[in-house]
Amino acid sequence: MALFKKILIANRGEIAVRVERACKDLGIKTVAVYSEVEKDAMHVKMADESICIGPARAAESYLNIPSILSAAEITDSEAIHPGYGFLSENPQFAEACKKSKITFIGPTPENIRLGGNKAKAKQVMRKNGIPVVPGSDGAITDRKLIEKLCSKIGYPVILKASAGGGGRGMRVVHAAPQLEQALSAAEAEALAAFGNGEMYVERYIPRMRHVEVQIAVDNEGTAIHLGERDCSVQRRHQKLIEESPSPAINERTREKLGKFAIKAAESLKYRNVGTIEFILDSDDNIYFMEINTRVQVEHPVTEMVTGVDIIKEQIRLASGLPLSIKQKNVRFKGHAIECRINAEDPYTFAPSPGKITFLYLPGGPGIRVDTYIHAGTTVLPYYDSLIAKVIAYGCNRKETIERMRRALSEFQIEGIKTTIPFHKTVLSNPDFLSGKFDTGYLERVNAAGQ
Ligand code: MV4
Repeated sequence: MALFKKILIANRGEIAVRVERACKDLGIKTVAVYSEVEKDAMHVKMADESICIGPARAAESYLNIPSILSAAEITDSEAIHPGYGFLSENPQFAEACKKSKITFIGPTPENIRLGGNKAKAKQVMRKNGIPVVPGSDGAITDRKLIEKLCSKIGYPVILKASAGGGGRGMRVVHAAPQLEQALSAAEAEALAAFGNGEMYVERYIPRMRHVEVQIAVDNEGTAIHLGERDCSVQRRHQKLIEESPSPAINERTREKLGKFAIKAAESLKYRNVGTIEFILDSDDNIYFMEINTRVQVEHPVTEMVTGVDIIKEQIRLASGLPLSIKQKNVRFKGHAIECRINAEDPYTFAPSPGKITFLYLPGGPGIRVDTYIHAGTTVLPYYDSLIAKVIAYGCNRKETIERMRRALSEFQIEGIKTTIPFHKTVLSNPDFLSGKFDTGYLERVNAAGQ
């Protein structure tokens, strides 16, 4: 079994740069793809070869399957790394790669399809003895049955779209009289957003924490986990800060999370790297939430505390090599926190594209910056507003927070607005410092007018 000689990266921005770095470390040649407005982008400069795949609009370029497959064929690329977003969780794309004899660096099309059907994934988990939030067994359509079930579960309940994500098609229902209307609205929203109005229902868990476990599986089915990430600092279903280990759980809960994640990977016949997301309630009860079948934005925090290069691992596994590390040799050391820096207004979170006229990136002990920007970069309005990730590492949470504060104060950027001031505020918030955040925290504080 040998590594690929050349990989095409079907993405842009910081993740394309991140994948190129892993390829360089592995001695693999890279092909960048770019839209007409990104020929001078960092991910293009850093690649060995590059190829234009279409106009600015993502639907015509970074989401254009025929164009990307042609680019791979023309350049003799043996594999495609999809990054996150775009085509990374598109089962048709993974299948099309297979048909073209190009390795899709990621899980199987079947894994991706199940990950995209949240009601089904939950049903499979429950069948395999992994705890799930009490609710419907899979998707549910019959109005009368839903009503009955909700009364049995007890209000409040939460309606979720099977094809959901990003909070769309989601409704909290506080009492029976609101159910009918909420259901219709959520269904319509899901249908419009995903072309699928299928819903499932579960008990509403107040003050839930979002804790996810990184997994890696080789082509033989051997699975390991690389510990958890706590992603409870969210706003409108967008993660803003992630950290590992979770400041909110004890060793017993941590061990359970790892065991459940491995069991999930095995019962799904999962391959390559992925993430099992869990809901934790205020009594530390664990419930499976969903499976993410891509590498995630927040993967660096796991890399910092385990020393495992997740992108390298992903590429090695896709080429058929075994895991580079056994579970018993995975060591968790220190603490890592990631702040997502977006080109957005730090108070309203409205996008703030434009030209960066001055830039100084932070550094020094324990600081890693994953980014594609430089002085002169124009942050484009067509794509994700994430411009950089600042990852701080320290021997414990306190040192990590101190280093993150230092890094944010060093970060100098002019020409666009960024979320750096928001992060500075959170990093001095007493509830964040004591690890007391839950996923609803920012919305509650905001509703209180603070
Ligand atoms: C929940 C929940 C309470 N109970 N599930 C899922 C995706 C994530 N972004 C928010 N999600 C939630 N799932 C159960 N069983 C609470 C949330 C949630 C939320 C839901 C609706 C509106 C705003 C919310 C803010 C934070 C968390």
